[in-house]
Amino acid sequence: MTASAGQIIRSHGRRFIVEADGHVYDCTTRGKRVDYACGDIVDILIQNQEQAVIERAQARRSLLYRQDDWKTKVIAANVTRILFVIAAVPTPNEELLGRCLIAAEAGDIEPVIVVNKCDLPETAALLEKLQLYVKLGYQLVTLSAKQDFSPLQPLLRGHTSVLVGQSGMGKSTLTNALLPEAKARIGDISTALDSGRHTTTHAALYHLDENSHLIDSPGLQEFGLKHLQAVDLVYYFPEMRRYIGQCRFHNCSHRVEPNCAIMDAAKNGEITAHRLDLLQRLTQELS
Ligand SMILES: Nc1nc2c(ncn2[C@@H]2O[C@H](COP(=O)(O)OP(=O)(O)OP(=O)(O)O)[C@@H](O)[C@H]2O)c(=O)[nH]1
Ligand SMILES: [Mg+2]
Ligand SMILES: [Zn+2]
Repeated sequence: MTASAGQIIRSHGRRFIVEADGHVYDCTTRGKRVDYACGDIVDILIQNQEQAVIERAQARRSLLYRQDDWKTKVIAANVTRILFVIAAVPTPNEELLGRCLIAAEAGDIEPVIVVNKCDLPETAALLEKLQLYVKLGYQLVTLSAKQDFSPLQPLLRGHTSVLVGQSGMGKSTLTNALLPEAKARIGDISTALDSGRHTTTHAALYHLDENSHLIDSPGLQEFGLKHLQAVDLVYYFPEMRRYIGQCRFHNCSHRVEPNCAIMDAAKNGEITAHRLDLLQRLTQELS
């Protein structure tokens, strides 16, 4: 057995596919550990041409995960960019976007909002809604994975990016469009469901070029943030940071207290009701 190091390029529950020195190994883990993620750099023990065992993960530059009451779901490791993919059809869930931006802020990973399917006429109304996030300073690109994905390309260079978002928004279509040998990969990416619909069941990492990598991930329905502390939430809302420390009570929950700087700013129109509502609901959820 030979020791080596490689990167997890696919996760299948208990099994992981690791790329090391140009080889691909089907890996198990020690002690049924499953807390590895696509993108992790791992130390492996090679058993034969096809199989290896993951010994441990090396220190991560970043870790994107979500957590609800019961379980932690690691989405991707070592990414430097989150591409939140949203489209006018199927009906987008803005809550998911708000939560993903918070996870990005908390994980210190730069988010980009990718508005896909701009070939659909319903896109104009969505873009109007999303101006709020542009005003908050988030990058937004508009494209059509089916017609022209070039607006995204400069943002990918030199990054390990992960595509996240609701099911059906076009993450895998975009992945296929961006990959040099697109068609060969479709089988890897998706599993055919009923009526020919394809939905991604596992995260997978692809190389766009030597320094640019892209992780496609399964569609999200929820984005649990139980791993965050209620007191830290305001730091993750860019428009609220300037009010930190200005509330009358240092442990203000920004929900019911008098002289709350955040609620006052919302009253003055400096913070939107929508974002205040998200802060208040998350504060309650995490308390
Ligand atoms: N009109 C239009 N349809 C698109 C575009 N991009 C993707 N679609 C369609 O949207 C549907 C869903 O695309 P997928 O790429 O499978 O979506 P996904 O985000 O990977 O979905 P999950 O894997 O379930 O998370 C497919 O029918 C695509 O053909 C686009 O730019 N324009
Ligand atoms: Mg997909
Ligand atoms: Zn307050």
